[in-house]
This record gives sequence, C-alpha cells and structure tokens, in this order.
Amino acid sequence: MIHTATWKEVKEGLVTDIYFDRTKQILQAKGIDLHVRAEVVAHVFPSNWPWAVLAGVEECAEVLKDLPVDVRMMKEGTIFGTKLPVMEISGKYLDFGQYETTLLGLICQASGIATMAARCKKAAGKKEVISFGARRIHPTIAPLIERNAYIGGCDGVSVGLGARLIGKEPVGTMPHALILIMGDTVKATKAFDEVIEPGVRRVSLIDTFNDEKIEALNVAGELGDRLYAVRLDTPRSRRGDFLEIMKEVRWELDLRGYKQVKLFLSGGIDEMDIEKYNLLADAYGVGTAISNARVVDFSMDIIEIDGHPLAKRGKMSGSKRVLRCKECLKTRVCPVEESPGRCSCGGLEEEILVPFVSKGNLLYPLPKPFQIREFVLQQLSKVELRI
Ligand code: PCP
Repeated sequence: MIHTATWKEVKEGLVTDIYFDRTKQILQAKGIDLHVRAEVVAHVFPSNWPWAVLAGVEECAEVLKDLPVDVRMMKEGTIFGTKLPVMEISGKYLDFGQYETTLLGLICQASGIATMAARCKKAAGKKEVISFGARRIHPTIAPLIERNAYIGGCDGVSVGLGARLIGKEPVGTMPHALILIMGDTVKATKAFDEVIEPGVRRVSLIDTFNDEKIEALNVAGELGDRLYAVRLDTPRSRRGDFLEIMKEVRWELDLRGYKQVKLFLSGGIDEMDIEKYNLLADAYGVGTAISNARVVDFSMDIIEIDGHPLAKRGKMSGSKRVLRCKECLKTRVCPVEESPGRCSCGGLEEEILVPFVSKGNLLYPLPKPFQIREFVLQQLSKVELRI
C-alpha cells in the first residue's frame, strides 16, 4: 500500500487539518458565512537565511483556480524577506478556509528547497550545482523536488521525470555500484565511455578503492581528453582535509597535462562547503541539503473581516501592498491605499504582491521553469548569503 494522497483527494480537502473541517461545520450550522481577507507570511526563516525564494506558486494555482476567490501573490521565484505577505486571499471564508493546510503545504516545502538551491548556487557562482537528492525523499515527490531545486538555481537534476518536468535532460555521473561490480575504476570508466551515448559527459567516480589522486591519473590516462571530470565523493572516514585532497588531485592532473579534467564534488555538500571549496571545485552534486531543506514556515492569518481590519495578536491587520525597489530590492509593506514611490537609493518601487487569480481565472500565463530560474538568478546577483 502506498501512503500518499492523490491530487483528487487533496482537492477534496481530505488532507486538511480536521479543525478546518469542524470550523466549516460550525459556521454552516450557525449560518455564518463572512467575506474575509487572509494573508500568508513567514515571520522567521530557518537557520541564518536573510531571504527565501518563493516556490509552489504554480501548484497553488491548481487549487485556487477552482475557488470563487480573489488572490494576490508574489510571482514564483521572488526573493523575499520575513514579515512580508507573499499571498493574500479574499472571499467567503467557507469557500477557501479548509484549503489553508494544503496551500501552506504547497509553498512551505517548495520554498525551502528552492531557497537552499539558490543559496548553493549563490555560493557556487558560475560553477554547476546538480540536484542529487531524490534518494533522500519519498519517490512520489521526486519531480517536485527536482523542479524546485532547478527553479531555485540548480543547473541540472538527476531524476528523469524531474528533468522532463523542467524540459531538460537528466544529469548524473556513475555510482560506486558500477565500480564495485566491475572491480576497477578504470574498467568501469572505460565501459561507461564505450556504452553510454557520446553526448553524455564522462565523469569518473574516483573514491571507491584507491587514493583519489592515483585514481584520477589512472582514468585520465585511459580516457584522455574524453574525460570531462572526476567526482570526489570521499567518505567521511577518509575525508580529512578535503581541500588538500582536491589540491593534490588538481596538481597531479595539471602536472601531466590534464588541465581540462574538472573536479566534481559530492557527499554531504551544502552552501557552506561550496563557499569553502569553490576555488578548486568545478561542479557539485548536492543531495540532502537541498532535497531535505528546512521548510519556510509560512502561516495564513485573517487580517480583515467584512471589510474591517482585524488580526490576532502578533499580526498587522488590514490589506497591504508590498513595494520593492527595482534597483536594490529594498522592500517595504504599507497599507493598500498607499502607492509605489521612490526608494532611498533613487530606484523606483514596484508592487510585488500582484493579482494572481480572480474567480477561477489565472490573471497571467504561468512562467516556464527556465524563466523562473532566470528570475531567481537575476535577483541572486543583488543579495548576499548572509546579513
Ligand atoms: C551519494 C550519492 C549522492 C551524493 C552522495 C549526494 O554518494 O552519489 O548522489 O548525496 P548527499 O548530498 O545527500 O550526501 P553515495 O551514497 O556513495 O551513493 P552512490 O554510490 O550511488 O554515488
């Protein structure tokens, strides 16, 4: 038996928290059906994140487009800060209240994954970051993980269905299993080169049996300029000073004229490791750090009832605008009556909490994954990894 819900069950509200069902039951029994505005905000981010990337917007559209509500939402891929509404829903509470669990679930996990991918890509700069984390999560959501890793900034993904979802070819290297079964790294690399179509990069895994620099020279000697990279997935028990190992491998390869052979790192890599290794590494395979990223802790709260501002303690009531400087990305929240102005840096402000869905109609064509990724990368150039 598989333990996941179907999309039909999600749409039927079967995966919502029971207290929303009971709230609906009570309000219906009492004949109370008020028009409300509710907003979605993240009040804190995981760890030391100074920003997060909004993801899961396209899947939210799949829920919202069948509801008689009006929604303003930041565009997918927007880099945002804490305490900023990323979504505002207005309509009869009984028409959308029970979807709170689902809507939050769709953006909390996706935004965490996209943010970690963005942080890794920010640290890597022009170096490639490949999403390798499908093996760390439930297989039914592997395409979701890969899509959000890609839109967050990863250059490629390793799972076929994930790659299809983003319109790219999957990217991978070779597993230790191939080398163990063939009994030798050179033999496995040679077989890869003989069997796998020429367009696939030849990346040899060099940490199975012998010292990385010996294996690197062996495979480079075998494949020559057909060898694209060597992958160092060095086990923790042997890792020691990974940077020194990389320096030795780089030195020995260069000394023998293999300057074109790149260094591909994997195995427990996160954005901090990428910062540490980026001088020598040419590409990274990142698994757990992205696929099991901390979620962005969004909450949905009513901020207006029947046109009157009202919010619980800790929240600001009333409908709001979120205005961001087009130049420096400085962002502020103001009452919805205010209009965009000019930022203290001189740049013009623009509204980023924009009309998204109205009474079942999507108000703009959803961007393709590569367009969202481009949007994220443009903003990434204007933010830092840490405050
Ligand atoms: C792992 C596998 C993953 C890499 C590391 C990233 O190596 O290659 O794709 O995963 P992580 O960032 O979560 O550590 P192994 O577990 O040795 O698997 P394999 O032999 O298949 O490469």
